Amino acid sequence: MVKNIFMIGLVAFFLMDCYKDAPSIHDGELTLELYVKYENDLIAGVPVFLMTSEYNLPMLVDTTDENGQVVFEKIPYAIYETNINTEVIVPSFLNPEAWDTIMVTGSSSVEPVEGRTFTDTVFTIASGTAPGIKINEIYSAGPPNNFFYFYDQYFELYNSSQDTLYLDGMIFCRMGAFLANVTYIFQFPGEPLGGTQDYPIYPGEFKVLASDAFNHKDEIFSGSASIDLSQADFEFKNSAMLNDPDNPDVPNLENLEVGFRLDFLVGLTGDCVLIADGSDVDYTDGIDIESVIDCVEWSATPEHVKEIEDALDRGIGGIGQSKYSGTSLERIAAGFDTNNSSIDFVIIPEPTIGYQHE
Ligand SMILES: [Ca+2]
Ligand SMILES: [Ca+2]
Ligand SMILES: [Ca+2]
Ligand SMILES: [Ca+2]
Repeated sequence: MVKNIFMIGLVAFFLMDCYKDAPSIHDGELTLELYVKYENDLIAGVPVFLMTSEYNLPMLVDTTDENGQVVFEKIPYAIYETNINTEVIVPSFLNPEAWDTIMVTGSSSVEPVEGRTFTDTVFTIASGTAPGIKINEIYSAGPPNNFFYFYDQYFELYNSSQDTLYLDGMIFCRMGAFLANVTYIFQFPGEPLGGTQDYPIYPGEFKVLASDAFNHKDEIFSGSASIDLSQADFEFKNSAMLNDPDNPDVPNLENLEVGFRLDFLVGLTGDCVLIADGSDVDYTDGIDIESVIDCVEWSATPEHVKEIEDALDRGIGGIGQSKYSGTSLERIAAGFDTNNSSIDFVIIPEPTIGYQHE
């Protein structure tokens, strides 16, 4: 313990050494006016953190007023970093009479030029809309058929970031009403949070998660309708289910829910799924929102009342989609994500397995 305190002291000492001395009168005085925006609106009541590496100054914080403005006065001339990470209440996308509570995040570098007062705008985005692993396509409607076949469902992931990410130990869930209610929870092989790194998803890469990784086209439809999922990257496998097929060449997402004996199949034209980092696999009290990487709610029905938290998805994808139409639901561009599925997704005439439609 003593050693730890000493180490912290040492680190602090070296950090302090990098700073200039405390600002003097010669460094001048600056008034910084910052406006904070989400989408097109100035937002009030948002805590804005301000810090600089040029002086040994404590971090400053102030909250935007009703005009979405925050003012820092009598601070030394320096380049500042801003940081915002907060809950805000914004007009509902689906119902103009109502309000949504969402998490927003934003940061910027502010480099004042000339004058005593400098004005800038900090733009925020909804949390979870930064580049990363996205649920890019949901094929759940079923192929054209008259015998209620919909077992060729798949979900496509896309890495919209510049980094290689790892799916090891992540979870993929079907949600009931709200984040507290997990309907299914299946887990990728490996250990989460970097415990193992055996299942990379490279920048710009797609991964296909099939309910069952076989050729549904040939085995069920004699070469017509449906799709070939024998080359899927992963398949959902419930070992507690008697006859869930297991393609030995395709790694499995395994069921975690005690007593659950079905495969990962979702509503044909309406449901909600998410991918989370696997730090919270205790499904009995829901999934920790901090661990959610991406979440999509969809429904064919415009009257559908949203079930998942606005913070995860403010809209509904797939309105108007028909069962057994062979259509699919895909992001308007690979990885395009505003956490509003009404905007982000479009119905496409047929699934595009592992790539983006034109
Ligand atoms: Ca399966
Ligand atoms: Ca398998
Ligand atoms: Ca998202
Ligand atoms: Ca696709």
